[in-house]
Amino acid sequence: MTVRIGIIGAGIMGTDHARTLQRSVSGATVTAVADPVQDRARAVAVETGARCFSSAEELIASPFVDAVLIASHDSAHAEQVIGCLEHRKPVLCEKPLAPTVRECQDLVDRQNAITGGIPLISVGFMRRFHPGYRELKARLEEGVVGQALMVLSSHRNVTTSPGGDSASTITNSGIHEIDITAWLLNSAIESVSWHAPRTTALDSSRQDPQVLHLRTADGVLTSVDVFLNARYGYDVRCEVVGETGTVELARPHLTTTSRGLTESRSYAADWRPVFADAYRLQSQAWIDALISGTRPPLATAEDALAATRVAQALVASMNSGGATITINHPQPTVEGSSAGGKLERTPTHVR
Ligand code: ISE
Repeated sequence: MTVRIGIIGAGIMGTDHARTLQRSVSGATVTAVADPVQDRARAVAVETGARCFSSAEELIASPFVDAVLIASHDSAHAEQVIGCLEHRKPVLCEKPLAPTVRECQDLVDRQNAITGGIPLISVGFMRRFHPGYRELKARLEEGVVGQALMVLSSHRNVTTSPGGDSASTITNSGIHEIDITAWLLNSAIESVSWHAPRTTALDSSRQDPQVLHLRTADGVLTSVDVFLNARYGYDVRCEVVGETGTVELARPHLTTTSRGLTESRSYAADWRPVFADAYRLQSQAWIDALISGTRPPLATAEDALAATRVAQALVASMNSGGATITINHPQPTVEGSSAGGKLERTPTHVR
């Protein structure tokens, strides 16, 4: 059985997903690509042997597409996910599901109304599939450092791409930290505050770096610096400090060189090499679930709604000089919703 995938968005991530699905994921084939920039779509279509579509709507409706992967601009996600729901097609949407709580809530409600609770929407919080984060979570659950007390994390990029601002640092980048913190600690984030040191002179589009404080329901305090113009390399750190020790994610170095009485390490320029395994494992898990008709073990629309609620609270804190904001999660959303289990029906059109 092969799942025919249509990719919306042929930028950095759409191209990366298309290559991974075509070359490294069994049971998947890329049959369609759409992007408003036709040359980009054509390049990915030629590389993967897919058809090129001029619009996302046409791609979603195509009889050659069983399931859709959305890697377009964050602001286009909601409308495209709605198209997938209307055609009853499973969709893996890159994070954030949508930048606002209103849009995420609307998608959750529509999914419930259209499918009666069968999840068609999965969300690309790929860190949940990163072997390092998975091992870190397993160590915590084994209790090797006792109860977690605090988490110290960093999210550093080399440079920003044009078009963002201080809020999108949170809704596009910081949102990974929000999702992974709640997932690691298995506890919803209940209150947040936003802090800013002196800003770098190298980017006038936003406050950079930003320091986010996240307090989970279990009382663990997480402090994460999100620094998108760190220049030195792509770097993600996470240390959980427990009662009897600490567990830390291995640092994302590509190589270590020893010469001239010195040891030096090289960094990746962006997240793709660091999280290549995570993207592949996430896509494989999605495809396996579509083929077997089981619930995809990826982040759900409800998980994404919870993350966007926290992101929006951080933006509110930013706009009010760093006030502590309490988040009201109407239902427990972490973990439970993405548990395994048989679906009542398999996705349509899967060959
Ligand atoms: C980007 O959109 C990602 O998803 C990367 O994982 C993240 O590190 C980066 O900061 C985001 O801009």
